[in-house]
Amino acid sequence: MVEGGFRAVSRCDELAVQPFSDSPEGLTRTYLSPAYYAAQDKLAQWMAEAGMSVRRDAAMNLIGRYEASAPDAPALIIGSHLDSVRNAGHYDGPLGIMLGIEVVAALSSAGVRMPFAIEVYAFGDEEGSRFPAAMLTSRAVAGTLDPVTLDVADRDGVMLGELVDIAAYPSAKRAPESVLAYLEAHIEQGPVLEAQGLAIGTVTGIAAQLRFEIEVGGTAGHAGTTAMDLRRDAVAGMAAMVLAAESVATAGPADLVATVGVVQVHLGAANVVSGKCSFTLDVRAGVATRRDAAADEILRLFREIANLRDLCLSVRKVHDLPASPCDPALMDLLDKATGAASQTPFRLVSGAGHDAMIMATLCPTAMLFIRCRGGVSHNPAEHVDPADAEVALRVMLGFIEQLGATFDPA
Ligand code: HGY
Ligand code: MN
Ligand code: MN
Repeated sequence: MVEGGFRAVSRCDELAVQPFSDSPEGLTRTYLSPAYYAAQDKLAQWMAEAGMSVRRDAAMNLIGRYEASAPDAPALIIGSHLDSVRNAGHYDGPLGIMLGIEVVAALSSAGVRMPFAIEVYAFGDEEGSRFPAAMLTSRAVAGTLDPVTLDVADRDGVMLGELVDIAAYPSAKRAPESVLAYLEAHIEQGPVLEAQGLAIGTVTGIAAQLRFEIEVGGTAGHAGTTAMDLRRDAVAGMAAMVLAAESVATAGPADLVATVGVVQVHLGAANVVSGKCSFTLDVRAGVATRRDAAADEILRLFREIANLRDLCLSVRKVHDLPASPCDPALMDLLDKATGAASQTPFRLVSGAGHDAMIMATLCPTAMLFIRCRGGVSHNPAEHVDPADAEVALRVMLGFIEQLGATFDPA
């Protein structure tokens, strides 16, 4: 018999190539692309084989449901995301979905029904790698989506509204009484568990995130004839801003991080002084006040640089998520299940964002981290030991058993 944790990892590998990737080289699976739908079809098959009924909601999340021992019971949602960053590893996102399917496969093959239903959610847009907004689909499920956020276009100018029915999108919302709790298993994407020599850890909370889109305007000019002191060079201004963001975060506490991940030179050419650039800025910290103070300082420096260089600056906030603590009682259940799986319980914080941050507005949340080699993620070299995924699966099953023992249907 194949062990579920091993199968979960190999299924992530199976989905890492075309037709499940947008690109022939490496894995890029963006929200609502043909590869996204191909991966959903495969997941739907695996969900059905595990004993679930399968549906898609209006936000194009794929959902499998395994009924409770009694009808109409609230559900424990086990979720994670199916989309990826560009040139991604295989496990950031899908592993949590695959483990959810394995949980249900294990219960259904043993003929076990819990007093609550179990639903596996494959969320669609966690990374924000296609549209300039992230976690759209979990926000729809939690009911926290501002419809204005759906008025977005991808890099090719395709509007979200051309791909899905935006008017129907909020109907993906779940009634709070239909959801008991949310559990997400995810690779750690950092080096802590590896340093501790541990396969898994209980997450205590997720750091606050802010994202901006910045545009810098200068004057396009001839690279051979525009004297240096007469230039309004947008690229040079952007470069100074990127380094300013880095220096603010470097000088701050260890949990403060600032990243410029996308830079674009509009109509750039080797012999043209740049007239327009844009870039993204992502700022995070364990608490929102620290994050906001750093973002304010970075933006103050951007304005100073723009003034000095006589450049125009436009700043648009595209993403703002508060820090999200996990539920203390659920953390205790994960710790207990960890002990029962013969590992010392260990708690750690998440610097990466997860759909759990959004789901926390709907229900109590828990997250289980799985060790990944070297802490490497958002990189094709991402690696998970299948034996660690097997430990995670045992802990998830133990967690569910304990949740069943504490569940009060009244
Ligand atoms: O950006 C993040 O933290 C995550 O990987 N979505
Ligand atoms: Mn990610
Ligand atoms: Mn992820």
